[in-house]
Amino acid sequence: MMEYKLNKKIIYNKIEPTFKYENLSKYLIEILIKRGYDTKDKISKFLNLSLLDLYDTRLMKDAEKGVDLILEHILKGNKIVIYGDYDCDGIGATATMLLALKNVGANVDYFINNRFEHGYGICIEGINQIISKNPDVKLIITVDNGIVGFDAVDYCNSKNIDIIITDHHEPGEKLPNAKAVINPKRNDDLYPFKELCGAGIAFKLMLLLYYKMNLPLNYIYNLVDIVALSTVGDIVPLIDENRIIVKEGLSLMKKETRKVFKYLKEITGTNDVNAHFTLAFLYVPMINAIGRVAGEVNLAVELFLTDDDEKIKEIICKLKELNEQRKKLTEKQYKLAEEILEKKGLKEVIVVYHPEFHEGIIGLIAGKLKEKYNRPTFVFSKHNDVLKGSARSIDNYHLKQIMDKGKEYLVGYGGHAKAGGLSLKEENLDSFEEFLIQKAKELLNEDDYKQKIYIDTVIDAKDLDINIIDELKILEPFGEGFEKPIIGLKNFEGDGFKYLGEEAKHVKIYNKNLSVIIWQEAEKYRIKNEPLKLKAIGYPELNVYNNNVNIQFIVQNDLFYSA
Ligand SMILES: [Mn+2]
Repeated sequence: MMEYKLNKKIIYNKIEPTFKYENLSKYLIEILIKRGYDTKDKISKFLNLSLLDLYDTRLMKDAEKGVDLILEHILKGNKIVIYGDYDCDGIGATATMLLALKNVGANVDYFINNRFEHGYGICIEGINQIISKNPDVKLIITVDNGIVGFDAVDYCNSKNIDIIITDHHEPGEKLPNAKAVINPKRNDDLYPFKELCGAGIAFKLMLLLYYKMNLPLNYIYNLVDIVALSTVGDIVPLIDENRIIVKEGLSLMKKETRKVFKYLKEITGTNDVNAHFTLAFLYVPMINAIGRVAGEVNLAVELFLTDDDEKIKEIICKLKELNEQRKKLTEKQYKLAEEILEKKGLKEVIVVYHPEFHEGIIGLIAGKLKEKYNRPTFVFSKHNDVLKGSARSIDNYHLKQIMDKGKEYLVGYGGHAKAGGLSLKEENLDSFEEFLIQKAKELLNEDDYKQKIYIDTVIDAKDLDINIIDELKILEPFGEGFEKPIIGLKNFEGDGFKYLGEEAKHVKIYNKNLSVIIWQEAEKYRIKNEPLKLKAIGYPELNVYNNNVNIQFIVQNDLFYSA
């Protein structure tokens, strides 16, 4: 394997707060200011967000029109089919809308593409499958997809089936000719928050439907645990309404009102339920695995529909097993990608292709390579006679804009600044790679290839107490757009140190108030002559052991320095 040392740049812009807020420490206020909550008012709002702060759904273009049409079909007893997507967001969006509609007695079914059969997004083949199963279908509602499903929408129109699009993906220049097109990213949409995921939009629409039906909104509010899982799953920023959804969703999950979350916790053997680890790294990958590996995802939707304990446990175990398969495959193919890269050498942009790459995991491989090498990364698999690619990028290399410029090489593409998908003919791969490298030379400088670590605040070791750890907890949930803070520790002086683990790979430097823990990198501590006076970068946590509570500062990678 290629030995590669990623250049890191550590950046700390200290801010001294000029105001106090209740009894929060200056460290917490510094973190909040850096994240845009720079007045008492904003901090107060941020800390007290609740479901009552959600915006009026009617501000979303076409929302009222769409909901009125749904209501009309419900009242006529017409057959309604929800057309979802196969990832965690699409599955959660489907379940949310399905539960909400079933609860009011609607005659409703759902359909989700098989990634390998249909690809992404509503298609004529999918509509035909819906019609053959439900010949009486009168209304189709998409969730988490459909904004560019022109042909399928026209096809529904020709069959006299009403269709409503609800989506959060970037619209093209034209909108499909549906009865309502609900997407806050529409040019003419005035909704104040643009970053809801597919399930978030479904949730907001169902709130409006219940409001219009004069029903208590509690039934919908209680679906927020499913919506929270989708929100974390789709990696949308955890600010504004998404933050409310995830915060409320987590607290509902902890109450285990829905059995799925009780058994997910039990079967994954987790203690805490948080967004940045439990949801992002345990639950979401299990739900995503079924679409990536099996293709057919109905089992995952059933998970949220059934109340049968045995069935829920059985499905979770199945998802867990699929996820294990997915992990093994990812590991194997990631190694293959590294081998290809080693032969090619590291250039400004990483482009790897292998016909054996699995279409369901190229996005994961691209993500891992980008993390390791911190440069724009494109990974391609073979799909019939075209190559299908998944891309991840860094700052200052806007994928969507670059693909716009290079569309002559491409069959199709879509995406955002940091992530995208594309397809091209194999004979164009080399020239497309040259184009990408040329663009990188134009747009990126040496600094862009360094991984930047932005320190949120630097805490003096003497101030690091349980209060600060509690304070940091009120900043949760952490995730995309609101990351777990990166904390500096200064003026630490240990009384002693101790190597840990079988091969003494870890080391703990301690005094009576605080321990600094360095995982895996004990060798580097040895090389630095085992200093007791330290500065470090990482995160503090409480360690409870044999009824003893003590504070540990967990060092991030090898970011410690003798002071
Ligand atoms: Mn989505």
